[in-house]
Amino acid sequence: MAPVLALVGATGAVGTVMVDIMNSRQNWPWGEVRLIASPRSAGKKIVVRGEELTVLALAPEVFDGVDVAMFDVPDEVSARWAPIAAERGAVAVDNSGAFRMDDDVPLVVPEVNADKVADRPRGIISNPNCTTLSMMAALGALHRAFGLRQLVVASYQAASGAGQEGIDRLHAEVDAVAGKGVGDRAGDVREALAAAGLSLSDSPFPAPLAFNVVPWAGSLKEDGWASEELKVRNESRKILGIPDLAVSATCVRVPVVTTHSLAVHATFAAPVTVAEAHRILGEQPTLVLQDDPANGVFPTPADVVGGDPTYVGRVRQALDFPNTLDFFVCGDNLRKGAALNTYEIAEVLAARA
Ligand code: 2RA
Repeated sequence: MAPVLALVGATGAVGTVMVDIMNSRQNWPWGEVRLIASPRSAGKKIVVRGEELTVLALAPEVFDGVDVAMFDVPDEVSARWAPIAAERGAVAVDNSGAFRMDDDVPLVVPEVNADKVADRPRGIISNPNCTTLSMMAALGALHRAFGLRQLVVASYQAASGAGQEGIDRLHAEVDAVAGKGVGDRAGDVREALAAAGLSLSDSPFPAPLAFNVVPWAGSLKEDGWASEELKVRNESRKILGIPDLAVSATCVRVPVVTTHSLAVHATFAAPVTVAEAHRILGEQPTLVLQDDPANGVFPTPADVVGGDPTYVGRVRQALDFPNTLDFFVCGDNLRKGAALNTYEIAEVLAARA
């Protein structure tokens, strides 16, 4: 019998992208689909592959008979409900941060470590944070060829990484500064936001984002690190299976609505060439190589948003660092960075059922 698929958080921002992905998938291995959300959203109607489904309220019984349950909900909701789904017999594929670093929960990017889906003592599989995910397909392919040793990363993260609140805030700030000629003087942007009644205390960002970049994402951890930077380090090590990988990340929020970008400086055990890196990246089906700077060809978030692949460009051999490549990646943080990778993990499970 075709496996039963559930989506928990079907009415949220990532859940909505997930429904879009489910509706556009060419191969469809699933039988019944159950859409699940908080009691507040229960009863809503959503069309999945031509069939109008009624959203069910989250409860233990909704997982009975489910083979794979995808979770696109806040950490605390996943922490409580993914184990319940697993107890009821489903494999929970969780997009929250609740289980990512749990030794008994694999952290999976199908292009890199699909085989880890079988290694799930808790019945839970985690989906990585979108910032780490955006570079994993490229790094995984290069690691297989050259052996990754060190990673230095700067992120350029979109406002939608902070959810709908982040998107709304960026739009409100852009409206407040547009056409005002601000920006020549320190304090201009803050004054324009204050004049528009936009207080920073209401923002998900710790500084103005319009006409600005903000070197902060997540919460404060020890020694001045942001949680997002530690996620890049810890999750990269776990996904790539390199526990002692040297990683240093600086995470920066930029005034882009959706699509995270990363400047990656990766050092390998073996000698590298741009030509060989191009060949390897070009052969990876979920990557698009856009690397012709003489003709202005390289990835930018504005051109990448809404698509499934990760785009890679600006591949260079570092001039002063042996065995090292510098490159730039862009990936839609709501698709491959969240819903798409979760769905691809579910597809791997369906193929192995
Ligand atoms: C961010 N990576 O961009 C986070 C969201 N998970 O804020």
